[in-house]
Amino acid sequence: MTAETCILVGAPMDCGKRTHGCLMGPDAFRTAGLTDALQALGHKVLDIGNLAPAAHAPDAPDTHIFRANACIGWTAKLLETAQWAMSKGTPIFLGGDHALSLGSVAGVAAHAAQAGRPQFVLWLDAHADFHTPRTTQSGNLHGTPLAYVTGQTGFDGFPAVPAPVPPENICILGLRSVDGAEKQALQKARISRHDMREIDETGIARPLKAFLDRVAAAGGALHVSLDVDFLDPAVAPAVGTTVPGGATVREGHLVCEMLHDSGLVTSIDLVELNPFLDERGRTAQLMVDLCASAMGRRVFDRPTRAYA
Ligand code: HAR
Ligand code: MN
Ligand code: MN
Ligand code: MN
Repeated sequence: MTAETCILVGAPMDCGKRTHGCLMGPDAFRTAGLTDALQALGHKVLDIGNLAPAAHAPDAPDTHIFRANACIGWTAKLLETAQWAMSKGTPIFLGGDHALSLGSVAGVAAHAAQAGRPQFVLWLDAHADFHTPRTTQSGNLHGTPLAYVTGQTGFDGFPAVPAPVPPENICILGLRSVDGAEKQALQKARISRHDMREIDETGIARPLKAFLDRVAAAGGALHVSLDVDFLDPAVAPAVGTTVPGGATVREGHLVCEMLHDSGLVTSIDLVELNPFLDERGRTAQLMVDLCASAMGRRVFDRPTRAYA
């Protein structure tokens, strides 16, 4: 196993939706022992603490798009920090709600473009998060990051995306709540998407392996965005947007173990944890354990590395 430098980037961002509490996420991940877990695997850990958003205009209370200016400030800060962190090691973005991925993914993709590598994104989520500010009915920007990072229009006032991620480089696993406008947009864009029904029928390893084979063949950088609601609410209750019928603990670990074996992961988001909704820290602990699996924790080493 190669030792890496993990850069922990706290992003206590809570403006991407109306339910409050994700601002406590970064400290809950720390409290659940993320640094110790990574160090125990032989990695170096640089925890840069919690970011604050770039200066931004105040938000009016009654707009359809909720707190757009705060999200713009966070996106600018994360876009810049992600590029810096990619030059230092493997960033792990500690959310914060999923709107943080507007900046984290745009930033890591900008780094990859400069290095001449194609950027790939694995989106582990019950939701597609493929709305634009023009199609969203809730007005919550945590439902929009994949549209932003692929360069869709409608994100007025947001930083320009330096290197849009090609839709065909994105894979979504775990879908079970997709709005009508998103469904149409997904069908047009060539994003590979796998709902829970497909995962039930074929197992989760099959679509994941097919995607990892594509990333490896392209020599790509791989960003993994793990939304708490990818997991079943019975095992991960600490999220504002629970949807029944999610991934099991073992499906989550298998994905993360395969990701580690692939040797392809270059950056990670841990998002949507709302510690206010947790039960004795169990969701925070599960997310930390999944991150450890993605960074190399396992019961036994396997004799061959599938993507060496
Ligand atoms: N599609 C719904 C909306 O746009 C729900 C989005 C929920 N997003 C997250 N992240 N929790 O996946 O409001
Ligand atoms: Mn690099
Ligand atoms: Mn999400
Ligand atoms: Mn979600």
